[in-house]
Amino acid sequence: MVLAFAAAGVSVAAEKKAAPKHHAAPKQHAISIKGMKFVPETVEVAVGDVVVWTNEDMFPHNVFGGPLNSPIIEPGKTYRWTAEKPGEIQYHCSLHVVMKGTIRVH
Ligand SMILES: [Cu+2]
Repeated sequence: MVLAFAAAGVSVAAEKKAAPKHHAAPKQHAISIKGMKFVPETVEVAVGDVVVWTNEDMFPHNVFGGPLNSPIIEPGKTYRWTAEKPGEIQYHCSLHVVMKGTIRVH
């Protein structure tokens, strides 16, 4: 009985130790789309963080790849996306395939 309680205590402690990483307040990361580029090209985020792309060019773009599938982002408009699981996402603009970006979700 005592042993079982001790084991449960250890398990709770382990969960608490890992918790701060996942329960940190979500951050917002801004990516500018300008000059046919995603700036910055690579962004590191945590699960739960929000990424906001703003199209600063005079023509439309989008954000496409993996879980990213934005509508056309008109000049001056934004697209918001929330990171849901860890992994590396390679994305591009499907209108201009030379435009590439990476999001690393931790
Ligand atoms: Cu584009």
